[in-house]
Amino acid sequence: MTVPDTTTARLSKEPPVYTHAAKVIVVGEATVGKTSLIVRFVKGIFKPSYILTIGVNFYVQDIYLPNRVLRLQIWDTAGQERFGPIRRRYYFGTKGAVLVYDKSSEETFQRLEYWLKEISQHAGDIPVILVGNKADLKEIISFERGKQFAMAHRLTFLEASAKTGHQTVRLFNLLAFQVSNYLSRHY
Ligand SMILES: Nc1nc2c(ncn2[C@@H]2O[C@H](COP(=O)(O)OP(=O)(O)OP(=O)(O)O)[C@@H](O)[C@H]2O)c(=O)[nH]1
Ligand SMILES: [Mg+2]
Repeated sequence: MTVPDTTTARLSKEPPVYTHAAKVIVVGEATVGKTSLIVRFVKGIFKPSYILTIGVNFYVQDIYLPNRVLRLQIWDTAGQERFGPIRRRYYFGTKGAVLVYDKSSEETFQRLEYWLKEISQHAGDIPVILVGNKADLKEIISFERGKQFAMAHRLTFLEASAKTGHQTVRLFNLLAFQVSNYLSRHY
C-alpha cells in the first residue's frame, strides 16, 4: 500500500477560488510603462527606475466579478524591437489585450496602428483596452486625441498613471469585465 503524500492530499482537496481563467497580454512600445502598470495593480508599488522586460513575464491576479471569479493570467511583454519574434509567439490563446502608449511621447502614440495590427494578426478579434499612461507627466497627447483614436478603432480607452496609481485598478477591472463577456460569447 502506498502512503499518501499529505501535502498533495491537502492541496488537492482545496478547490481553486476562481471559476474561470483567461490569458491577457499587455503590449506597446518600450518604456511606456507596461510592467509598471501591472506591478502597480498586482503588488501596489511603483519603481522609478527602468528595468527593461526581456522577452516576457507572467503575473496572476483573481478578479471578483458579479457572476464569477476570473483568474487573469497577465503576460507582460517586451516592447523593444529586438524582442518582437519572441513576443509574437505569446499571443496564442489570449482573450484580451491592453495596448499602452505614453501620454508624454508622440512616438509611442504614432506606433499604435502597428500594435493594433500585431494584435489582430496574432490574437484575432479580442477586446482591447487602449491606455494613455504617465498621466502625471507633462501632456503631449491630449485626452481628446487618445479618445478619437480609440473611437476610430472601437477600443475602450482610459488614461492612467502607474506612478500615482490613477485608474490602474479600473483598467484591469474593465479588462476582466470585457474578457468575461468575450468568454461568454465564444465558449
Ligand atoms: N512618471 C511616470 N513614470 C512612469 C509611469 N509608468 C512607468 N514609468 C517609468 O517609465 C519607465 C519605463 O517603465 P516600464 O514599466 O519598465 O516600461 P515597459 O513598457 O515595461 O518597457 P519595456 O519592458 O522595455 O517594454 C520606468 O522608469 C518607470 O518608472 C508613470 O505612470 N509615470
Ligand atoms: Mg516591461
